[in-house]
Order: sequence, then structure tokens, then C-alpha cells
Amino acid sequence: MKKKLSTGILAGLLLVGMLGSAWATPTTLISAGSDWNYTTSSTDLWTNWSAITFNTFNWDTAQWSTGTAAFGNANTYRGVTVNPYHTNWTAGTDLALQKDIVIDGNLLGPLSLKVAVDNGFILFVNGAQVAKQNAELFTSNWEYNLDIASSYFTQGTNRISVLAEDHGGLTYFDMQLTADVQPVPEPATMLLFGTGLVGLVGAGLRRKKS
Ligand SMILES: [Ca+2]
Ligand SMILES: [Ca+2]
Repeated sequence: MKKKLSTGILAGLLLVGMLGSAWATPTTLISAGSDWNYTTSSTDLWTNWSAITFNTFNWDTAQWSTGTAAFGNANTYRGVTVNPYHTNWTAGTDLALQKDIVIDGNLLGPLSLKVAVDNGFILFVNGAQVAKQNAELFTSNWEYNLDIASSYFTQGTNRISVLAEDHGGLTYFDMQLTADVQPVPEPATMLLFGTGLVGLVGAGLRRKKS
């Protein structure tokens, strides 16, 4: 009876261990309304849109400002209330934005990107371009939904850089990034789990001998 019980506990612990190692936690890496380092671009991005690369732009953030998304300049469009903005973005200018995010574990599958921007954006992750999109009319309601390959990201700190393009009229920018993150077990937890297993197996063996 006791043997059955200890075998049952052992099996249960193994199952918990296996489940724990495969468990992925849906994690918000960038939420709507986040703070960004930003600056106004002195040159129109649209003029060279197709040729722009990460190195085209000066990413020295020393003189940049900090602003809370959304960036924009209107709370209504054609009489209809739109997503409110928090930081003013003057029409006809373009923005560069940057922030660091921390990924605390391993990524399982692609990341989910949502962007609300009027009019277009270029996204770089750790200096690599991962998306370049533009739409006309007023696009402030998360019109851009993309999967981003996890291979652009590393465990730990990642630098997110964005160029946001406006053609004039209304402006808007906000971004959300979510991912399934598999936590890396703490060494102490692994040690405890391992010690528990060894103890149980030992107890089982001793019981078998007697
Ligand atoms: Ca522009
Ligand atoms: Ca516009």
C-alpha cells in the first residue's frame, strides 16, 4: 500500500516536472500606452521609404524625449471619437521611437505584433528590420496585425526601434507586443525538485529491501 503511494507521488512529481518545463506563459512585452524614448525626424521618411534601413537613421537617444503612447493629434475623425492620444505628434512630421524590453525565458512560437499608426511604420528588433508597412486613410485602431519570428529576439534585453511615418493631416502611433514565454526554472527549484526525487526513490528502495 505504502509502495503504491510512493510510486504514485513519484509519478505525480515527474508529471508536474514535465508539464512545468513545457509550460508557456502568455506575456505582454509591450502594452498599449507604454512609455517610449522618441524624437521628431528632421527628414521626411516617405521620400526614401523603400531605401530606409536601420543605419539610415541616427539612433543616438541622448537628446530624445520620453513620451507615453498613444502619440497623435486628434480625438475625433469625421465626427467620430477615436482612440485617445496621450503625447502630441504634430502632423507632417515623422517620429523615431525606441524602448528596451526584457524576455525572461524561452520564446515558444512567433510573437504577436499589433500596431496602430497613421500612416506607416518600420520596426527594427536589435537592429534588424522585421516589418515595414504603410496604409492610407486614418489608421488608429490596430489595423496592423503581424506575427514576428522569435529568431529576431534573444533571452534578456531586446532593443525595439520604430520609425513612424505621417503623410500629413491626422497622426497616430501605439504598439502592442505579446509572446508565449517559457520560464527558465531557477537552479534552486531544479535542485529542490531533484533532491525530492532522489529522496523518494531512496525511500522506495529501502522499503523494497526490508
Ligand atoms: Ca512623413
Ligand atoms: Ca496622417
